[in-house]
Amino acid sequence: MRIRRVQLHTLALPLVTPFRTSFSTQTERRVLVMELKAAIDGQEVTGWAECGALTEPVYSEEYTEGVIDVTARHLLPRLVAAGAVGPLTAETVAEHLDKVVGHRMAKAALETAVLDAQLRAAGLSFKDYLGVTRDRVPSGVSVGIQDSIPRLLDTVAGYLDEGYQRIKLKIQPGWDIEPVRAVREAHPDVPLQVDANAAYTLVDAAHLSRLDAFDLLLIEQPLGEDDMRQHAELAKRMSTPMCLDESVVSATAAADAIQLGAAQVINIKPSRVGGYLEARRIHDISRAHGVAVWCGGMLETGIGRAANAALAGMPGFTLTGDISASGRFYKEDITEPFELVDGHIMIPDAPGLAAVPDPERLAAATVASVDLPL
Ligand code: SMG
Ligand code: MG
Repeated sequence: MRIRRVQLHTLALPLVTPFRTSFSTQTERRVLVMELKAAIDGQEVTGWAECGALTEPVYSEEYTEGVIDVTARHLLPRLVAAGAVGPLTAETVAEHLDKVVGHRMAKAALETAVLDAQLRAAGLSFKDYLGVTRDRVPSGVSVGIQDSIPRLLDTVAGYLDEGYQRIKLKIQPGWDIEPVRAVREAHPDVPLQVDANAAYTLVDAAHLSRLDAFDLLLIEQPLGEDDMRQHAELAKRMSTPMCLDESVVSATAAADAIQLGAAQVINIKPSRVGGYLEARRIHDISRAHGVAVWCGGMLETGIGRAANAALAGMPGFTLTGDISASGRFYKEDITEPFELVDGHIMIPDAPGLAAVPDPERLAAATVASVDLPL
C-alpha cells in the first residue's frame, strides 16, 4: 500500500442528552475522523477511521488537538517512510509506530484507516477478517450521572423500553449507593453494572463494598489508571467482579491485570489499546485465561460503531457491551444509523470496517479539516 493523502476532519456532533461522567459533562462529541487515500495493487481506495480521543485529556492523557499534532509530526511520517522501503499493511503499522511512546488512540486511528483501506481493496468484511460467525451482538447502554434519582429511574426505564439488554450506571462519590439501590429495586432482574472512571481511591474500599448488595455484573475502573495493585487489593475486599477499562492499555497490561488478580473482567476499547489488532490480542489472552471481556465505547459515530460491533462478535465477548444504537447519542449520525433490532445491533458484512460517512452529513458536521503533510 502507498499512502496518497491523509485528512483529519474535526466533527462537532450535538448529543441528544448531556452525558455526565465523573470527569466531564459532554453536550457534544467533537470527534476526529480520518480519511486516508491509498493505492493498493493499482486500486485507489479510501480508508476511514475515527479517533476515540476526547477534546480534553480527562479520560486518558490524549486529546483531539494532541492527536492531530502527533499524527502529523511523528506517526504519519514514520508510516510513509516505512511504506517507501517495504510493504505497508495494517498488520505492520503497530511495529512501524513502535518507537513512539504511548499515543495509542492516535495510533489506533491510523492503523484502523489502513486496515479499512486494505479490507476494501480485498473485498473482505472486518467480520470475516476476524472470523466472526455471529451476525448480531446484544446491546447495552451506558447511563450518565443524572440530576436526581427520579430522573435516573425515568432514563433507565426509557432505555429498557427501547430494548437495551444491560444497564451501566456511571457512579462517583456522592452518586453511588443510593442511585444503584433505586435502579436495582425498580428492576430486580435487569443485568446491571457500574463504572466509576477512576473516581475513587482504595481508602473508599469499605464504602464501595456496599455495592456488593445489588447483584452487579461488575464494577468498572473504580481506581486510577496506574493503580493496578490497588485494584487487586480492592478485588479481594469486594464480591462484585472487578473490571478494568482505563488501566488496560495493552495486551501486556491485560496479562498483568489478570496475573495480579486486578481484573476478573476486561472492557476492551480498540482506541484505548492502540487499535483493533491489539484489541484482538487482549481478547485472545483473556479468553485463554477464562476472563470474560466486553466491548466498551467512546461515543462512536457509525464508523467506530460498525467496527466495534464486528469485534464484539468474537467468542470471548460473553458480556453485553456498550454498543448502543446511534440514536443513544446522536439525532443524526454521519453514517447510516445503527438501530436496535430486538435488543441487538447487527454486525455489518460489507467490505472494510463497513461504515462510510454520508458526504453531506460529514460536511455538515465538519468544523475543521487538515491535510497532513506526506
Ligand atoms: O460509547 O456508549 C458509549 C459510551 C460508553 O460509558 C462509556 N464510555 O469509561 O466506559 C467509559 C466511557 C468513556 C467515555 S466518557 C465520555
Ligand atoms: Mg469505562
